[in-house]
Amino acid sequence: MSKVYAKTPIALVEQVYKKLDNNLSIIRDRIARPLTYSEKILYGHSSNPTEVDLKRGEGYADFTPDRVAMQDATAQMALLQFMLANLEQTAVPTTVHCDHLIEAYQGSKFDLTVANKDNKEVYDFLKTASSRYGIGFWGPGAGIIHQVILEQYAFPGGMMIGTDSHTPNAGGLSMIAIGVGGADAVDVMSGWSFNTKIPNLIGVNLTGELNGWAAPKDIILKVAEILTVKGATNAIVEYFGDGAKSISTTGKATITNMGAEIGATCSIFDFDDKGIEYLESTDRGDVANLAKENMELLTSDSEVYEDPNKFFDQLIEINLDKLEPHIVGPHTPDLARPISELKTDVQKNNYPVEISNALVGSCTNSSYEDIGRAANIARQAKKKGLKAKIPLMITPGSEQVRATVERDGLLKDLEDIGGTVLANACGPCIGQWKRDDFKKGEENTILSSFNRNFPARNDGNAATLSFIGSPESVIAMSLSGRLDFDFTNETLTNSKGEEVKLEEPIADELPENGFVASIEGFSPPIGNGNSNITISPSSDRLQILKKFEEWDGNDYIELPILMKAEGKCTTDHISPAGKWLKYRGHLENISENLFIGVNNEFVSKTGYGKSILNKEEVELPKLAKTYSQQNISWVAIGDENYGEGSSREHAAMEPRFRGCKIVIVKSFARIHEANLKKQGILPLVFSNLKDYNLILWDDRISTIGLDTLTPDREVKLLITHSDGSAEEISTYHSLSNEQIDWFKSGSALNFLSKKD
Ligand code: MIC
Ligand code: SF4
Repeated sequence: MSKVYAKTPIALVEQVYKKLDNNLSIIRDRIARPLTYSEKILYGHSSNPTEVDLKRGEGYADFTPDRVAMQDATAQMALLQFMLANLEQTAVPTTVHCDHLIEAYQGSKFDLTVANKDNKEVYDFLKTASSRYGIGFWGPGAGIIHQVILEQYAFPGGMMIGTDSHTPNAGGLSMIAIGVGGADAVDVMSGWSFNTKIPNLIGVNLTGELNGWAAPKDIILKVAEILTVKGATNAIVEYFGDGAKSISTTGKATITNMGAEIGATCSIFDFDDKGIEYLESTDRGDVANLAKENMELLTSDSEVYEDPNKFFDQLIEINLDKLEPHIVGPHTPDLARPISELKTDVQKNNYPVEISNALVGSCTNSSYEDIGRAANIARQAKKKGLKAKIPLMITPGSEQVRATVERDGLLKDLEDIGGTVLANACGPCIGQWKRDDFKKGEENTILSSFNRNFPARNDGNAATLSFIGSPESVIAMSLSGRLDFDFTNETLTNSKGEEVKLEEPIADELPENGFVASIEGFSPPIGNGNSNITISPSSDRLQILKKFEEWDGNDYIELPILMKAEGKCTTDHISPAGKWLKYRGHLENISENLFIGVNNEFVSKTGYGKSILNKEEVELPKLAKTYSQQNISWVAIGDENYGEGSSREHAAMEPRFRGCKIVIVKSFARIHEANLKKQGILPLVFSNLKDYNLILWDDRISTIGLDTLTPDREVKLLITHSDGSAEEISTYHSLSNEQIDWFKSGSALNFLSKKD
């Protein structure tokens, strides 16, 4: 791969359609029934169509994605691992996007200057490594990874992986796009296959048409309410129906993006006229034409639409005619209610009713249409004599979107009611928010159009209650500053004391005068293998990785328990972002945040554990460090959906680095379980969920017969209590034969580099 362009070349798309055709002729013979759209694209990318295990929800299979994308916070660790593979170039087109490390404070210009200065070492590393290995590099300010991918690289029928859980955003343009940990990306960049579980299929049949205040965001918030945060684990969510045809491509992307919040492997829409319009408007008419010629590949077989019940493991129907705007939160994205019920809910739960800040943007809602609908409300507000009552921040998704909304006067509409435009980056969505107005521990309500709202995520303050809605809902509510304002029905008092009511938002899906085409910030790779990557040994931001040690072949004997997570334990609890993003390229330094957000059942203080050495209560990262310095290996215990949220492999690498051997939980989130396997930690699930309750702080855990570890076999554990009593419990794992080899070798990377 010698060159990565700022667009996917048409030749690559042609090749993919040929591959789909060939693979599907084999798959159709084997499967002997009509195929859904996602099956076509998934199996069409199978590395071995004659043998791929087609049992949904069971087997693991190898796939050959067409692209890899990485964002700056995860790319550092991925590239550090890729360097261990000693290759000249990446095997598939790959891009790096600098979006996570920019802190929001004063507005775009100021914040970018600060970021460029503060992160110089990391940006230089990413740029040099990109150039060295033939990777396309999008610098700070160019945009949020998923928006840039949608505008430049996504194409219908393609398959990509990305080191970010919201990679499925590209499913809006009919791509199988899967969020993975860095180690998975390294496999594909090294020319190996992407190995994952064959997902189940959840169908969502959208009938009716979005109207009034309801937005694509409200569809996914409704789906999240129905399926909950773990309801789509190891499943592809496939959307179709007449309702789907009425949603713009960027609106579809909002929906597929937030599939991450329900645990989905990915979400996808089949291809339609909206996709053609979007490709044309983003200067990819050639891809649109080719796609039109291949419509058969890019939609489900007609039988699927006629009787969807037969083809999906679960089918959901949503009538868009009746959909109301929804607001979800606090603390979890599946706690939903329609706007008409919000007032009662606020009162019942005593949520702080004054909103402190309103935020529009993030990778899920920062398109031209999103900003257009938000600006439409702002324009109405100005005319009616209203202003935002609270600070209002707006992040465009890419420089292309920003330049276009500026040209079309939409940014001005938002600024006129008090909005501040932030850099085209993640910003407050990932805790990159320098907040001066509230101190840690002070309760306050914020409302955003983002996708995640876990405690402490946006501002590092676990007492902040974060709610989520569509961009237009956020703007409308910012005008009253109150969470109990039903903008669809109620009036507001303007500066003249008159009662005024907002109209339903109307905006263009795509710019009438086209996008202001921009690839500002893009550096094509030189790709000659010549640039030198230097990492200073004294750097506190970057650290060369050392390989993890191999398993010695013996059972683990009497390992202590570092912590037992009670309730929600997301990757933001395990390895928070915000100020810690700084250390994403330095395993030792970032390990100082290990488990600091965890509610450990054994102690009352969040992020603390009880030492087996002296019974003292200490911060979990310190305790883990002490154990590792004393060569004490340990176990971590988790609750349901452990590791929900981000793809950050740091949440698996840090425990591994500090001596964790086993993680035992009630259930895992997909990407985190895969990351643990990759890094050589044994991920086990209680066969009997009640056994979770057995585990006490000073118990010891031993494995029984680990040398006979084979797929689908239980792993027996012996729990020894401090009074000398012991009990045997059963756990199970989902390791395939190859994944068992990863474990034995100490990590997937150790195994694969030996294999070569
Ligand atoms: C997130 O939204 O949590 C992130 C930050 O984008 C992560 C990736 C990361 O932790 O770097 C994700 O979603 O995978
Ligand atoms: Fe960035 Fe937020 Fe999207 Fe993650 S969810 S990629 S932090 S904008």
